[in-house]
Amino acid sequence: MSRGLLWWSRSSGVPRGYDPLVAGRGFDAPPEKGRQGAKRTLEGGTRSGSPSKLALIVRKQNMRKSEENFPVFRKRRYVVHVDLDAFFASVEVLLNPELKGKPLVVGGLPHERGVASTCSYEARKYGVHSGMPLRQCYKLCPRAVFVRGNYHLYQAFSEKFFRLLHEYTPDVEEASLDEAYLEFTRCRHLYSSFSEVAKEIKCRVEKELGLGVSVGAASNKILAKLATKKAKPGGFFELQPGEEEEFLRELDISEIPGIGPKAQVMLRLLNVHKIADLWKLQLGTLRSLFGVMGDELYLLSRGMDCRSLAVEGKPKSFSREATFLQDIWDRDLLLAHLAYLCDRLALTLRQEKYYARVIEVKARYSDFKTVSRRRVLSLPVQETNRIYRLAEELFLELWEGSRLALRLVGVKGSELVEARHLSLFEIYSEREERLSQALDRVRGKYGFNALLTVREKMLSGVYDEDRGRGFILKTASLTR
Ligand code: DCP
Ligand code: MG
Repeated sequence: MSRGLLWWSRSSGVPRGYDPLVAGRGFDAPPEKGRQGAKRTLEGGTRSGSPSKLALIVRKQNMRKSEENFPVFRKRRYVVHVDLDAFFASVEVLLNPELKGKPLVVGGLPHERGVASTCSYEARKYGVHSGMPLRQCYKLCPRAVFVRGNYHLYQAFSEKFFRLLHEYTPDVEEASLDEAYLEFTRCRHLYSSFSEVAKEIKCRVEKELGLGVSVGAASNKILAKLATKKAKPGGFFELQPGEEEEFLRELDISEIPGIGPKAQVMLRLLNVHKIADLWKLQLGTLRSLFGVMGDELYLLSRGMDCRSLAVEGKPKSFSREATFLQDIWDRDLLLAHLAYLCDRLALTLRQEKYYARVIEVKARYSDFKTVSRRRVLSLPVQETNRIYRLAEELFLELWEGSRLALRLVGVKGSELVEARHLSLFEIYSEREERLSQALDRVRGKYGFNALLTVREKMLSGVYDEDRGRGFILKTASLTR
């Protein structure tokens, strides 16, 4: 059992002034008796003259200040951040080892429109990155291999990744498809060394998934995430107590989540480029520049982050959308896409055991104008046909009369409920429900595309099919 995390109990007999961060020792190191921490200066962080809100946050966190910019916490948390390296590209390499060591771009072929989902680290050397238009990727690195990608497959890897992580602690935040935070503070008694458990997770991901992963460990989310960035690709970096200031000082301001392109421009005009430059700005200045976000920036730039993990709660919505290979005019082909997406959405709702009270349809025109229509239902739905009928109605309302072709359609189910209460006055037929259940049984046995409507079948001529998982759309939405 790690003693390091137990010192914090008031009954531990450790002098109250003791401060491990000031002492600068590791998580698993035993306490150093008699060491006195720096003088408490709670309001010190609010020199701009408005101490109230920030001081409250600071007080709440039981924080003291060891140096001018570096407040430290008495209660130590242990947070591990895990992020797969070049996720989609690594899966492609795993499937086709010939791609290993080559620049690889995932997201489409060189002359297709659209952007790169990701690229291998070999391609990144040429300046290629996620979100870059494919044509530009090609210009920068013409010898790269381009693949469209298979999103079903990435989802399957992602699920396996999270299953593995959940074996270690109940406190797992699934931050994106390939990224998670794990907190071990609550289950500290189970592990003798957190560093070892973080390394074990890394080894198991590499061995059992066959994918590269980077792991960062620190005392809160922001520091753990920044530690992972430093570890990339393929490394492990643990930020030891006391090292925070040196670690943050030289980082670029863009590394702080929440400092987007606009904020960066503003800060760079003020000659703020590094995180250490940001420390020189007073809280009042940050507030006048960024409003309430200013407080957060003030804290995050100092590595102070009291956010707890957003451990998986109930999903708010499920959505499925697809960007077409080429803009589409044809009504039947548009409805074929919509039918397929509704089918996928309905399946997810049934698998996750939710009913949607709101169905929303989205369409994006070739000029990128995006429109949507939604309907609130008195009887929540999860049946394929019910969802499609509604979606078709909504879609035709917003599409008909348009002279432009579409580049994307999507459907979303929100305001999710776990049970459907039928009203005495509602006309309800079980037929659709039974039909959907039968559909699920057949597909469970023979694969998704074993049963398609005639409308959906139109897509066979457009997309490749994965026997079990359905059509391989260009950008299958994986959102919840
Ligand atoms: N992704 C995407 N579009 C983006 C960014 C990401 O489709 N604009 C997808 C592809 C990535 C995956 O999400 O493989 C994970 O995103 P990351 O930001 O973690 O990027 P990578 O895992 O690809 O690379 P890194 O090693 O930097 O984490
Ligand atoms: Mg990643």
